[in-house]
Amino acid sequence: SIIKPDLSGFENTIRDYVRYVLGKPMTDATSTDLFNGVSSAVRKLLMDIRIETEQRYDRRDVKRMHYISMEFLTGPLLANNLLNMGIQEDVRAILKNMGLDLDILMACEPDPSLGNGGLGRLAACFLDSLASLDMPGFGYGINYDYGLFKQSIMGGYQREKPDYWPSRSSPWLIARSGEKCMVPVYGRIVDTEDIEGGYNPMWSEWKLVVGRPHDIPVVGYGGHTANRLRLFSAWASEDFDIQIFNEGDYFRAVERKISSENISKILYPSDSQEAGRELRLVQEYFLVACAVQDIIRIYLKQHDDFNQFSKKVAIQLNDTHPALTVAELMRSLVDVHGLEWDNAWDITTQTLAYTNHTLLPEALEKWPLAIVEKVIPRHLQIIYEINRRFLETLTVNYPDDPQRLHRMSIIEEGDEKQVRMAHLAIVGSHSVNGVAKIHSHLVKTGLVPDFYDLWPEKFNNKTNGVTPRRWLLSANPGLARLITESIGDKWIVDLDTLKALESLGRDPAFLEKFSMIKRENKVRLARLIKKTAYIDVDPDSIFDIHAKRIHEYKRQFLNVMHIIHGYFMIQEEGVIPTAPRTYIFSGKAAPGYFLAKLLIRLIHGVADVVNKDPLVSQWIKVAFIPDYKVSLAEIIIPGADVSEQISTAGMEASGTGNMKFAINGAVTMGTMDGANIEIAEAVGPDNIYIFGHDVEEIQAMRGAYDPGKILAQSPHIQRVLNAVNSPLFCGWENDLFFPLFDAVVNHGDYYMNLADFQSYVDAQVRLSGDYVDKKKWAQMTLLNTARTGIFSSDRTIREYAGEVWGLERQI
Ligand code: 26R
Repeated sequence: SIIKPDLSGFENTIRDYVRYVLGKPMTDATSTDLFNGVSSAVRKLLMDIRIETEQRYDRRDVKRMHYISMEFLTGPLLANNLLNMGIQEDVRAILKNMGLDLDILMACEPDPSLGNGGLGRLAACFLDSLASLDMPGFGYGINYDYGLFKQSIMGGYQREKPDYWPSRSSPWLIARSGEKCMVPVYGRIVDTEDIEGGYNPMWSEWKLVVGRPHDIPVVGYGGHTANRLRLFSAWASEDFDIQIFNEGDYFRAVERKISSENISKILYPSDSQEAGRELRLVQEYFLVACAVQDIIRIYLKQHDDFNQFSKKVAIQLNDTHPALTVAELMRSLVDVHGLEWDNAWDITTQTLAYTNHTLLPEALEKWPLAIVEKVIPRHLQIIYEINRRFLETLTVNYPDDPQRLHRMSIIEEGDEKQVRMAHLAIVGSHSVNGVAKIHSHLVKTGLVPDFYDLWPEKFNNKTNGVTPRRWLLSANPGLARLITESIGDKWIVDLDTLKALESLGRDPAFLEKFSMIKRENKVRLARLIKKTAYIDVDPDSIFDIHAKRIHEYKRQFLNVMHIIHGYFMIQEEGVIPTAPRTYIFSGKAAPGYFLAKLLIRLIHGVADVVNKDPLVSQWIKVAFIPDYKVSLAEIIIPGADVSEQISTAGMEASGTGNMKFAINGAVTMGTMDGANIEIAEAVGPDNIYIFGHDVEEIQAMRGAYDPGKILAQSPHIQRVLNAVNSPLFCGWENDLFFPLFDAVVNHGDYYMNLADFQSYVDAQVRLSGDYVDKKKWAQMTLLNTARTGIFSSDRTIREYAGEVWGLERQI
């Protein structure tokens, strides 16, 4: 049941905000002013729920879960907050009465883009599910001044612009200056007595950075529970600067202040290639230190020793980015709170759990000892001690196996010694999980088999999910309404009930309505494409969408190869496809990722040629929507007929976009990778297009794979690749796309585009044929919605709560 807040003072709060906070008469208020006014009125309601929730938790002395993540990709919050509190229509009416349009005001809200992609968005979905399940789960992150860069396209090239979002003035952020965290950083160790002796070693000459918390309330569906996401901004400490003032060096003091504040300045925009920059390590440590201090402070409000700690606190590490939590919690327990090492270690491992989100070797974090020692010398000592004890137990378990010890050590030996963050996280946690069945299997058998051998019971799977509130109720209001009219509204909190839609597939009138809604969403998307990419597209063509970060392993290149192939089939062979298709791309490339950026240029080159060709453009259009972000995904995903999920098998840990598309009735064109495998299992083989080599086949091919051989035997592939390497798509920019050609033809085609090409083309031909059978297609898309209820993040959170966190509902 929904508890609706009292809206009697709502209008006045908006008016008061404009008049007394902004100091303007209502008549001068801009849409942005009014958005801020409405949001502060909503925030008032949120605070009442938040305060009641906190009192409930305190009264019951509940176990709390803290999700530590370098990224939270929330997207806009007004619509979501209104829907979760069940007051969107009431507020719409109040505003209408004031002569205002809620949709116009909502369009003024900037996206807080505090994440790169999947990992950050997953964290945001989890917070929504935790609150909706009335569970005490909280987020800890960084309040970056600049989120992920804004992407624009110039001459087909990606341009990056800073995303300066209102990190100090967003109506959703509440600064909590009374709860600052003090973070020592840099300095040196002056005495290294035995840690075990309870001796407090001297970490001296550190400088102090202050973490200022900013809280975003997270209200669950139904309005019963509001948790919070706590984001820290870095501030320079006044106290510390005095020390420098005394030396009379004013400018140095100011410089230091600036460099401290740099810590929360910007989100690192790479979701693969690890940069290994010192500032990034400082960011990771800053987050961890603030979070641990805050968590302990909250715990000690109700307890006076640490005996209950792991019974009252669970901490989830979102990938290894916050893996320093292992060392920081140990430091706090041993150095600050005076616990014995063994006791502290038991508490630490019983509290922490680690989720792995990627197997790509270049994304696995390793930090050079030299940097770690410089930034956090005391933590390095603690890591050494953790490792010493760990290796000692290994010699007991595996006598006469020094190789294994080398492989498992937290410290990697070599020219440049490094801390292996995944090993630190695994050793320091009681639970290690992957994010889809296949991925969890590969973590155990491929990534860290030695650890699996040692601690098989630590490893588990938690297949990802997405929140149905944002990704169906909010993003697809038409479909949400139809579903609720047909089967009631239980699905909003129990997505499995969508199963009841299955039988409606035999009702032609229902199918017709279902298809009409897709068609309306395609019209909405076509308008977005016209506005942002300046291309006219036909809503009656197949909308085939590839929306995600641009990366070689996600194989946007394979998609482009297929488009070029289709172009030649029409152009040179007169083979017309069964149905016209619009290929839609959206996604950002990391600013330093040369091939990914070149691929964006290629997509635009191909789009130019195809869209201008009088014959081909009747059948194929290509559009790239710039600046992919949550608010655009909410328009793009509901408008999809086909969802491209075509990563090289074994490389996409899970994917979550794949789930959003399927729930919204798109049919997946995918490889047997990540959660695609579970989607195929859920919807059945007739309602998905699976192609290409599976993980075992890919693994078997590695080493012996020769793209040249495939190339030699395929005139179609030759034609496509020669075109990539010709002036056709780049005009006067000579040899522009050679590097893409070269990677595939001369450098081993690491992502095996050619190995899967023919099977991809075949699957696409089958799809085109099926699409023209309107009834068959409508049934397929309906079954995708009806059978993907298990991909709700509510299901994922229930699993974590029961199997990892020991977290309970607090209704
Ligand atoms: C260390 C740094 C360079 C870095 C590496 C990798 C920063 C961010 C990442 C992002 C990775 C960890 C990521 O986003 N992984 C994605 O996690 C999703 C949620 O589990 C998965 O669905 C998706 O398959 C996976 O790529």
